[in-house]
Amino acid sequence: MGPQDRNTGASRRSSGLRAALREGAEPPGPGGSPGRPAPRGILRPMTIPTLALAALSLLALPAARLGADPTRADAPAPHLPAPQLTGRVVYEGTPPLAKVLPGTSEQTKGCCPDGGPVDLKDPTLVIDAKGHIANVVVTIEVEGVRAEPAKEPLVVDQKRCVFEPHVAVLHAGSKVRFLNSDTVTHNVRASSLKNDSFNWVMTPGGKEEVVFQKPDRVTIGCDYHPWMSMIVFVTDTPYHAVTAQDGTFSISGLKPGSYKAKLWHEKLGRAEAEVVVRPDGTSEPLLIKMAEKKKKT
Ligand SMILES: [Cu+2]
Repeated sequence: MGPQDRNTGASRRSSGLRAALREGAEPPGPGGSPGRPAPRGILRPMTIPTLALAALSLLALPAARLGADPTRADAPAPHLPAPQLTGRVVYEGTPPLAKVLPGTSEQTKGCCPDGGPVDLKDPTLVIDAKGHIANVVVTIEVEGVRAEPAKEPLVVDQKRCVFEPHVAVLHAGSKVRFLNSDTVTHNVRASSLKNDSFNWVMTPGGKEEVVFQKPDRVTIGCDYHPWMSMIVFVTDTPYHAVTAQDGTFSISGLKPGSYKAKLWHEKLGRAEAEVVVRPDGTSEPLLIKMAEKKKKT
């Protein structure tokens, strides 16, 4: 890991401010033309509220992600305190172009009974136009704290020949329920390092369950539809998150102190970041950079 993998609080704060400044300054005022600076008296009253709005919307993103998602076994209960740690993962350098995976008409047949297209976008590397990276797993291990197995199973569906979600975090000892909501047959082939590997054929409407006992990264695919894949990340820490489409994440429940956040992405490998939760429970938002590794994840 190089020094570029972590940023100091000061540079994080200033880069966020610069981004907000750029966003806030963009729209030309009435009568103003793009590229021509507006007179000070006009610019000021417009820019400050826009800036405040940009800052507010940045703050609101991780909070929105906390909203309970009933399909996630690890979704936080509504009574939990506000997120104590928020952050965003961005690609360092020019992000690679999104790939579309091959799928023959024979393979995609029946996936979407309404005749709609099958989503063949490569789910293993999802980066938006601003370089925000989705599906990065963030975990923080705390000495003496181990996650309890979830009471409810984590639900993974196969819908329109896509696994939903693409990346899920599971507490060790918890159950995953696989569904097939499609009218075509899938198989669920799980390649596991520390748990049992398996391969099930799942007919339409099918349901199968499995418990993953040990921390692991389980890669799951379907042989009928080679573009289908997903990861079940099994962990024994209760402090974890998966980045959203805009690269943001939030983790709640950490006590004041210093920690190390570990990041893992199926294509980009690993990164780390230092985390400090202040005595009042707040922390500096993290900005973490990841890039394509030469080899080995
Ligand atoms: Cu399939």
